[in-house]
Amino acid sequence: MWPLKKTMAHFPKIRRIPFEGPASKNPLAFRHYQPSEVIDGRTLKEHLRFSIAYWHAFRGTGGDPFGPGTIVRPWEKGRDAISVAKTRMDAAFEFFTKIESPFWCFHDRDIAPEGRTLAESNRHLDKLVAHARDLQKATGVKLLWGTANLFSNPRYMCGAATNPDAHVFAYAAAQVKKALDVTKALGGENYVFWGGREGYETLLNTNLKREQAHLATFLHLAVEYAKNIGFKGQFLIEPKPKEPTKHQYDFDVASGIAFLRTHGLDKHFKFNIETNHATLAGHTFQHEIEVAAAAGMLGSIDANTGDLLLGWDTDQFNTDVRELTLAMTGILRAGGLGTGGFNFDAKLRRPSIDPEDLFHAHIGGMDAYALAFKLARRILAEGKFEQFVAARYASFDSGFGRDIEKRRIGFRELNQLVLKKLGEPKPRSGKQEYLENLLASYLHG
Ligand code: XUL
Ligand code: CO
Repeated sequence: MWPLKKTMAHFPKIRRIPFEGPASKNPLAFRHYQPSEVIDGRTLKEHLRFSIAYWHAFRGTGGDPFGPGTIVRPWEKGRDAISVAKTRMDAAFEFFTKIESPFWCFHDRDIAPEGRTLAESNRHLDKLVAHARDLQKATGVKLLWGTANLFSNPRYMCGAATNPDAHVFAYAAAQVKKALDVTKALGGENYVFWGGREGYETLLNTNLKREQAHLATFLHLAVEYAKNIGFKGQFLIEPKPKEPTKHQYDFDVASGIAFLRTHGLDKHFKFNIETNHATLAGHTFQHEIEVAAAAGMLGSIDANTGDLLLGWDTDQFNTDVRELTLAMTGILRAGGLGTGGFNFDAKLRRPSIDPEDLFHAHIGGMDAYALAFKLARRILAEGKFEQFVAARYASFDSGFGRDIEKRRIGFRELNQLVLKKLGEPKPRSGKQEYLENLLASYLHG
């Protein structure tokens, strides 16, 4: 187990977060997330598969487009960049343990500094991967997914897989090859592609068809390489419509499905759905979940939210139990996330500079998801919405409705049916307000 001395090293004032129940007034306790609670033979920790996003929790400094970072961590010091990176990782695993997160996620460049050459970057990465392997072993924390940062370095300013320069495509391929090796070495259960620069700033300089074909080729090469090395993790696409690029090809789940099917990739990929990306695309979180679930491609969740009054990806912690209950109901109805989980791709606000704020942020997010999970289970067990929806479509269960679904009937027959027998349909209420009140009765007791 994690040595006590190290546990106290970086967050000395904070102990492992206890569960104290809904009546607790302790801000450093869980009120709904009881990791050891057994539900249907599995602990809540196993059901929820929470994950901490390294890039926000341990590389985020609070910087925004209008000013530099504000968050200065005491552990950000050491002899050289590699030893700082190791100490930072110690602090991270202490945090994962104290917050009871079974998983973490990272980009290659989050955990190790980029070198002057790819070979040097890979050497740096190897050192930190060895350290991560020791920490994973000592704490039992596992890797939910790995990914490569194909968006920060200026070489990727015009895209990685969709760059007009084949040299950049090759460099990105080499980087992803290494990221796959590393994800496999750490037992990663998934591998994510988020294409922040895979898109265009202007169509005046862009061959859209060719870029999309290159992106498909890149993903095929990744699938082939994973097969070669025996990486069994699930590949995930994380859609986002824009930001940083004006238009991104993985716009939303629906366009992602179309892209994957067009290029024969749909068997190999599922979706990592991020709440704030859904809203940037003009959808709800629930919508994206339902679209992925309907295609059998629901993979994992990047848990966060935006701000109604801000137009960019603010990556905030989500405490909106209503929104999360709707999402969770869709996820559970679809049979859960499989190898996926709930990764807190969320960051502290710029003035939230205390290490303790990291705990408050994740406690709020975890509690909201745990409560939503319990409410969604109750909603599904009682089946009132299911029954209502089933009844609403009952006319397709038999007779000519069933013939329509089975494609056994055509326009001619339907025309005859309406003219000779059915006449005018009788309008029926959609009962939205009744259903919203029903939802509220679960949320408010
Ligand atoms: C950016 C975003 C990324 C991905 C991983 O909006 O969500 O952090 O989750 O590259
Ligand atoms: Co994300």
